[in-house]
Amino acid sequence: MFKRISALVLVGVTTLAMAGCSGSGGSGGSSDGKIVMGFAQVGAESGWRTANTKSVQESAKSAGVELKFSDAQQKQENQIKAIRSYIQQKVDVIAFSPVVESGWDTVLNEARNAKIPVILTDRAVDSQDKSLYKTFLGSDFVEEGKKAGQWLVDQYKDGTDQVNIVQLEGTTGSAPANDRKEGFEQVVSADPRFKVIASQTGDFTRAKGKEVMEAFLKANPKIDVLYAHNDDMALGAIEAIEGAGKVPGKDIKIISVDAVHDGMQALADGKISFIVECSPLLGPQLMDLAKKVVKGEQVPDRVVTEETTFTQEQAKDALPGRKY
Ligand code: GZL
Repeated sequence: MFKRISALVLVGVTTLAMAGCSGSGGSGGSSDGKIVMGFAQVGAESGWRTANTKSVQESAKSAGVELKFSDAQQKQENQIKAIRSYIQQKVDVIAFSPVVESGWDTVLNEARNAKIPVILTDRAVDSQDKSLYKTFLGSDFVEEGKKAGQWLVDQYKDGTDQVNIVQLEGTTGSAPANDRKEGFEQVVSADPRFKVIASQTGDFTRAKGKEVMEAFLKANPKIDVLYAHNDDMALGAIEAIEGAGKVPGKDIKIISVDAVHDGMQALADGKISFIVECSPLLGPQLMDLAKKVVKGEQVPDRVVTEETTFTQEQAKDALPGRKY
């Protein structure tokens, strides 16, 4: 009798455990019924990325999602390897921030064939086949570029002279670099006074931003404005500008994107002139979407994160309460 009861209990427990990880394809869910997410992160190139990683990891913990996490060191081949490893491990859902827009169809097809749903977070891919992923959660980078351009146009609305702009672009081929450039140039090109006299990637890092800005300063005697696709490159550029004996925020106006702590501090100090926010706090929404996707529930094709902009005064007010 005892043996029969204990066998029934064992079956019951096993069934319950399996129920929690009934992802549409991943049968490799954790033994305690948690959803298992494979997350392939870009790298650790900026303050934004660090805050994004923290948000994903903390949200997974509080959502009861078992997180497998990889850092691709900004290399696409490492992200593809990580995604293939998650497919092998039969996770319930895969999420990643594509370091560049192109070159994902093959591995995303492999995930679909393995019946493992994919969520894009932060950055987009240029795949024509939208069925390769369930949803894209992240900012509208074209809009961010437009906000940056509009602030500049407003600053010079009464001016008449030519305005020489240099641009520090993000990682070549990445959605934020492509779209922030597109949005900004769409706005400023409407006024012939605005000239982008130099534009080059600083790969979203402080070191590269400084190096490229040093080259810009050597080659261009008159620079009025720097448009940096993220705060880390802007902060590197500030070092270069000061090294050249100029005053950042005064001799050269600086527009940046992200609004991470160090960027906001430089804005409050007047070294940066304007920042367009790009929120890295995508973790909670990502976990909600993952749970729905694993259950086979409908989710929106696109979830755009809410964000704002900051002037110097607004940065001073916002700094004490910032989460990153
Ligand atoms: C934008 C994100 C960008 C940030 C950079 O969503 O992909 O990558 O703007 C980060 O700081 O490196």
